[in-house]
Amino acid sequence: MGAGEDMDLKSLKHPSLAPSYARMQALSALPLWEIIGDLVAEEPSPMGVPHLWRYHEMRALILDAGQRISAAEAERRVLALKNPGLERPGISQTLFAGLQLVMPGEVAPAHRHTQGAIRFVLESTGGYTAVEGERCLMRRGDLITTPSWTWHDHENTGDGPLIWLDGLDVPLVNFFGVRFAEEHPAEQQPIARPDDASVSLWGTGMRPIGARHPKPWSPVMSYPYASVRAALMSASEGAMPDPRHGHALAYCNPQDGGHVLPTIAAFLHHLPEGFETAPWRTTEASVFTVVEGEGTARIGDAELSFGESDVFVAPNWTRITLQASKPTILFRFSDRAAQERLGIWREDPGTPGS
Ligand code: 1HN
Repeated sequence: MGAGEDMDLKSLKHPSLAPSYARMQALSALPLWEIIGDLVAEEPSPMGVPHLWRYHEMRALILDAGQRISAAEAERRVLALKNPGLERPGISQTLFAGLQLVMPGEVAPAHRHTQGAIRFVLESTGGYTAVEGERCLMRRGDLITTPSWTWHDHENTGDGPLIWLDGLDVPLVNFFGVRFAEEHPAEQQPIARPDDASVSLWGTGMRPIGARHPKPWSPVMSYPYASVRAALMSASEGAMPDPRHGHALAYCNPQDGGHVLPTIAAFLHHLPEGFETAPWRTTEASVFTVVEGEGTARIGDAELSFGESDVFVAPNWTRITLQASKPTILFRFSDRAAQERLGIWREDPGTPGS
């Protein structure tokens, strides 16, 4: 019997009490001794299933939508990647992921909402996301954040499609019942600072004297691929790859070393050609996209072969093994930041290297 469902009288542990169960239910009460196994368990059950979305298939669908519905009309022209094992339109129980398209000359109008987002750029000939008065330029591989309640709008200033992977904490924020949103009075918010100002100021290892960024997210809103890739390569140089992660870096808040958003953590993994990770599992749900290379992901019982820009999901508490058949760079985001803040994140103690 599931918590919150009507009790199945046939599977009761104490059927002799059934007559009083009906009375309890009528009075909106439940006998915990019948349902406790659904609420607390020795270890988690994965929610949702492992799944991979092929970029070329998704790209064709979103480009077709691009011919038929404008970005302004759609509000956001996003193809949501729905986990086939879940009812709701999330990629995991906690995260939303989608592929967003803005066509040349189009603007996705300014708005803000309590849900926080990251954007990982897959295809660009020029464009930006404006966040709180500054433009974060979008080139392939760049990571841009739009934290909770920050104004954001997108524009394609190039001559080809602008496509990125959206990652949002929508299921988490909505679970808490904190679903606020507001449209900006103008289509595009006013620009108050130079392009990529947050990178110039906070992304160099410097901070204004006496200043503290007062929010629970990184003051850096853009992590350009050219610099994070260079950092990853220098971390890889002459070093042994971590057995679980390969060579890996976390995108971090330079003020405190924490994750980019209070809910969402992001990572970049470099798997040398032929490298295979040791199986690892944690309580977080992870979404991957392939920046460079190709290989195979074994996630639980699923074997998924991945190529450039494909997106795949590993549900919570599911073993992941990654194998690279070419030099490979994977971007990953997860709900680990939220779990760490709640003090509940765990790694399987049996995972090699932990
Ligand atoms: C949203 O506001 C954006 O601002 C993208 O680009 C994806 C998915 C669900 C809800 C809001 C955006 C979204 C979204």
